[in-house]
Amino acid sequence: MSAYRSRFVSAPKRAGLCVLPLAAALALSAGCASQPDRGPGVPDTARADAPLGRSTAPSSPRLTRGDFADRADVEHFIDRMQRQGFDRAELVAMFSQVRRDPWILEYMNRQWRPSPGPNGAWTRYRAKHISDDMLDRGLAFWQRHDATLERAGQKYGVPPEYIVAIIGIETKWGGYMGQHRIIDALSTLAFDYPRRADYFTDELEQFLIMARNEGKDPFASVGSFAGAMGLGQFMPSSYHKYAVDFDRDGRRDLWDPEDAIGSVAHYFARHGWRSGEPVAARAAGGAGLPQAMETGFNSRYSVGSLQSKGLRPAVALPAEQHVSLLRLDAAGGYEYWLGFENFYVITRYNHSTYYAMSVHQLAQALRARRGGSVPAAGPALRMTQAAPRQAPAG
Ligand SMILES: [Ca+2]
Repeated sequence: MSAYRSRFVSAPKRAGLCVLPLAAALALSAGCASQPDRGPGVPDTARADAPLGRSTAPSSPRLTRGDFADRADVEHFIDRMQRQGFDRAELVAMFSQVRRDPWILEYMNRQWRPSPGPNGAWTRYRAKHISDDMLDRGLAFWQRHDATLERAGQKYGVPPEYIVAIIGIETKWGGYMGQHRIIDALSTLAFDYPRRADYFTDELEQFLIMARNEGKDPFASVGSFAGAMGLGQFMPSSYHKYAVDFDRDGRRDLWDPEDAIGSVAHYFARHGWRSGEPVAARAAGGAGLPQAMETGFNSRYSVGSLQSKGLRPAVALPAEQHVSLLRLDAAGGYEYWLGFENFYVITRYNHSTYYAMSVHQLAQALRARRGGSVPAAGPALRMTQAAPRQAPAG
């Protein structure tokens, strides 16, 4: 949930509002193109008894009971779902039981104010995510799912420690996956949170399609206040695009560790993870940079231009290499880092510099404690120059 919080307070410029992972003023992640191993057109057999079946019922009855009764926007949404093949009477019956959650709206409407800084915000953020307890739990998860993580790493080219770190920061490896009924959360945000109504309406649509295709009771799914589900906190649109059936039991189950591991790795691969390349490197000399310089995962500079301003990367890099300039508000003073393409890929999961850096550092700490070597971001690594970034659509 904490991850979601940051998701909502970061302000990416490039990010299309996404759609996920979780990505903008409200930053939810985004779904870009790409087909999941098993797409939305999943087999629909034996679905006659599903909670929401297909039908071509006429545009009645209307919703007259419940928290969302007698609202034109909700009726329009029901019309829209009817065009998706849902039965209107079933939708009306369902929405009569959906609850509006005022807590979610209160939370979302709380104005986020950027920290005036410097006040050590990064140090506090980091301490929440990288601790002895987190390392112990993360290593236990890694041990328990070692074979699956290895398989995902090989198939998708994403190191196991980054998959473990994402799942740890999102849900403490399944220890906290949210307590809101997804149908209530998404309906509340779709119909009563105008600022992101389009986004959440799309997610609500995707959620209902998911419930139908998976033969699930839409009231049974529980997750974050923003509608994110399972160990990796996928939004419904990300489920459709990136979830994979990694244990091959015929279902894509975000609550199953094996499917979650494969799905997170697939998500990273689809967003351009570069196998074998580094994520970030520390740099000295940042105190001399002009305060007005843009920083963060969306910034883009050549190494040479930063060096000409006095920045000294901890590793040798080609002057023409393009990087993001990251400035972390640490307790002892600003820390400066260079973010490589894989750092940007992590922000596709959550559009936040602090989020991505905590994933990176947790991953590195897990790898180190497990006894593996932690490669430095050195010149021997293949780096790509100045390729235009492809922001996920959505
Ligand atoms: Ca499965």
